[in-house]
Amino acid sequence: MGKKIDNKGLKQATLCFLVKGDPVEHVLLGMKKRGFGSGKMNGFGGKVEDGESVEEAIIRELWEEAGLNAYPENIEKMAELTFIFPSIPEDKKWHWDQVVHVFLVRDWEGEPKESEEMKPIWTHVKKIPFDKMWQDDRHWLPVVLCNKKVKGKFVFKEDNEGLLDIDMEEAEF
Ligand code: 6U4
Repeated sequence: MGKKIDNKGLKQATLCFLVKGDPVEHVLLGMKKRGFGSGKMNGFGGKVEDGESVEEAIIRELWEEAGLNAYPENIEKMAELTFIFPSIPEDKKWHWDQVVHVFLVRDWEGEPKESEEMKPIWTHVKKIPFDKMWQDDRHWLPVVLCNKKVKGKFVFKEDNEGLLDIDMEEAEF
């Protein structure tokens, strides 16, 4: 705990969870149909493009992946997570190693639609299918859904699935 987390030079990506209820009762997950992490359940998101802020990126991804309009005042950054895959060859690391900016979205326009990338599923917070998600999610998602902000670093094992090292601390953004 408490080690300095160095994010320099890594790919920046976004991830968001639409939530209903206060405290949160339901969260929108999706089955990722293609791209990085395909076959896993996750929130919505993707790479931050050149010239875009992370907030602009998540709003764009929500539109592209779920057909929803969200506005800056309804999204809140809750986590900044660094994922490191030491066993991935150097020339592919740019795709795997990344910093993911995680948001909760409390209000939006439209109904989530299935896209080529994601099949949306409203899920009760007590029934989140962590066995079908990235293995880091069980460590930080319950914390974020309880409205706590975190910074974390997760280092993956040789199989690129299990976790070798976890470092998480409370954060303010
Ligand atoms: P786009 O940008 O949507 O065309 P795609 O291949 O879908 O590309 P990518 O690589 O841009 O995905 O973004 C990766 C997505 O996966 C982001 O939403 C962040 C998320 N992600 C990456 N590593 C993760 C991890 N360990 N745990 C997790 N989400 C992760 O919960």
